[in-house]
Amino acid sequence: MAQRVRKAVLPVAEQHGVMLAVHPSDPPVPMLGGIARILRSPDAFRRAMALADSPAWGLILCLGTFSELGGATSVMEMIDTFGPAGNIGYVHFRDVQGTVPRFNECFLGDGNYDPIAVMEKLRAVGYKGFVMEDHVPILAGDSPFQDRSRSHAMGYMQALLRATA
Ligand SMILES: [Mn+2]
Repeated sequence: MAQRVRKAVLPVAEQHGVMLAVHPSDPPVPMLGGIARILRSPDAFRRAMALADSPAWGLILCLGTFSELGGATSVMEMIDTFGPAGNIGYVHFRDVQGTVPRFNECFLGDGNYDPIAVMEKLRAVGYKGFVMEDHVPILAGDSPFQDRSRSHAMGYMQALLRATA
């Protein structure tokens, strides 16, 4: 599978200037529902990048997933590893409290990492892509799409962009 993607799909993406970005296994546990999960650590992503060996290979940096794995340390490691070379496709700006196997979804600013430090780090490594909300805490009375909770995340991200400009 990896060989086919590297030989058949990535060259076409390269020709057309498209990045293919992969999301980490969330939550980052070895097995879920009897299915092995392989993209669940910084080392796994380093291996995937080496196998791909292509400028068209990228990752969706889900901050929530890496916060689940190892809190702020894992989040910063991912930015340091994949940011400078331009392999971050886009960022899921989300956080949790705690790490696997026990964690809770939370609002930005209430989780494992300092959102300002993370935004500053993204800027420091030269990241120029977009940041977006991901899944968000459930609020009583919110819409099925969770507009209220998503609005909190978007407002928070806007403030982070202003604060770190
Ligand atoms: Mn995500």
